[in-house]
Amino acid sequence: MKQVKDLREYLEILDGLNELQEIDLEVDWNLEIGAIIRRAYDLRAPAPLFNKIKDTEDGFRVLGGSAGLSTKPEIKFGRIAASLGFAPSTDINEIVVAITDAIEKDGIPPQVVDSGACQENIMLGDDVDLLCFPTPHIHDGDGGRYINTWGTIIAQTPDKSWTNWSINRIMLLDKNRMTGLVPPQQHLGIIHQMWADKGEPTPFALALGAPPAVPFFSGMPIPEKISEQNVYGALYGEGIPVVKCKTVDLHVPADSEIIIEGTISETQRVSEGPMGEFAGYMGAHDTPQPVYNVSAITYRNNPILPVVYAGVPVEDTQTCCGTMYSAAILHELRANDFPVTSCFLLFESAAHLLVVTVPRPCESMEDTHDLTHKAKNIIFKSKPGVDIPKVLLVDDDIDPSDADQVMWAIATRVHPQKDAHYYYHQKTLPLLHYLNVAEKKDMSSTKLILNGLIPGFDRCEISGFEYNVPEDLQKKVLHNWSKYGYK
Ligand SMILES: Cc1cc2nc3c(=O)[nH]c(=O)nc-3n(C[C@H](O)[C@H](O)[C@H](O)COP(=O)(O)O)c2cc1C
Ligand SMILES: [Mn+2]
Repeated sequence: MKQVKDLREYLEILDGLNELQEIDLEVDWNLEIGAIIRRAYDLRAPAPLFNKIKDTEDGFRVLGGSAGLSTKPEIKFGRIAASLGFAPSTDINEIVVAITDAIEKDGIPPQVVDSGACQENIMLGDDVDLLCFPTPHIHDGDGGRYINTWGTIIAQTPDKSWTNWSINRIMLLDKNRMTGLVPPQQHLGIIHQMWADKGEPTPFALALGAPPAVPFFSGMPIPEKISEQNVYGALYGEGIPVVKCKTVDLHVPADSEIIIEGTISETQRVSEGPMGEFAGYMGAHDTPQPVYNVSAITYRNNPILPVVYAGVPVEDTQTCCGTMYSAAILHELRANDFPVTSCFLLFESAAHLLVVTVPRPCESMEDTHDLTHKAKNIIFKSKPGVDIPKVLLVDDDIDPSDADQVMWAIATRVHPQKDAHYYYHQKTLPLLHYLNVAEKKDMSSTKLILNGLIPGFDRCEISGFEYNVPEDLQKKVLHNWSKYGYK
């Protein structure tokens, strides 16, 4: 596997897989772009690239569905694989393991280069104009036009020891101001607080249309003080090329499409949201959030703005977080000597159900309950685990990324009383739809682990083609499949 140089190389890969749909008909940034992106997810149709957008300079473009699923079974997860530099048909569980291995290696920092395509055009001071980009109004009901749905916010601690990459949504206010979620429990919020404690705003850079793996690493919940950019380097065995910003002391991926630089105010707050969210619902209301004041914008010729339409599964938030949270949790489980084959935050669950597969078989029912308790202590206390409300433990004959198999396992391996374990007063993400007002405010709720592990002596053989059709006959049937008349 090898890092994909930039978004344009990624578009060529998608085109080669027939997973890119260029749209030359003029489209409206107001709801129409969002509607097409959403419909493309629902049909698992190719990623739309909008070449002509109302009220926008010719050449400025929008890309949707960067990490969407495909209708073609052999490359169902092909956009995720290709974004991360793997062959498009790579098994998604293999990708999760490779990323986990990278978390566990020594980090490789970025390589600083003198110039980058992201600075082909430069707007400074009064010339800064955020309104020149085709920023979409995505969902009917959003609080504004969202310029950041798939870009990386780069921020650094005042002592420069930790550079964080993260995706948090950002909405336009006017030509040089934006606002967005700066959640106090997320690393952006933690770094923002460090600057605020010094009485200073937080310098930031927003990289839109960076190399396609960058958004994935920006949705990865690794521990505090570890820089995502160094884990990125560890995966590829070489650091990402970065250039110095024009107005803040930060570095950004050199081959990004658009860079927005400035500071996040420690004093000014305005109304942000609501917006359609990854759980599959429209956010209930707006909240006060910090103002991003923009000091410079730089961009490539004919820049491409990537856009995500968050909502019901399966969309890019779920595929990105699903993949990267899985790797972060697999790391936590391994680091705590938990017997684990693989784990996967199921896309179809809107990234709410984590499936952990355990090497078979456990000796006894007591062993399976011990593992359940151990899993609770490791998972729910970790940074990624805070955001995960439900876990299934299951033997590793189940593919944790396959929603059909997981549904079958829950239905047939979990005793409704003995295997449902409730853990009270656990720290939680407040964006979950079913939480009540008090739970959201306290960020605390009940979490569930379903124990689907079956001790060896209790297990029945599976009834299925690979299991109890004799091997010779399996071969014969596969060989003759088209002769039977099947296409
Ligand atoms: C497309 C997309 C949008 C996201 N939007 C937000 C958001 O608005 N707020 C948030 O707290 N997390 C959001 N996330 C999840 C965070 O990026 C994720 O929790 C990440 O680990 C945060 O970085 P950090 O661990 O460095 O804090 C989003 C993820 C993706 C993929
Ligand atoms: Mn982080």
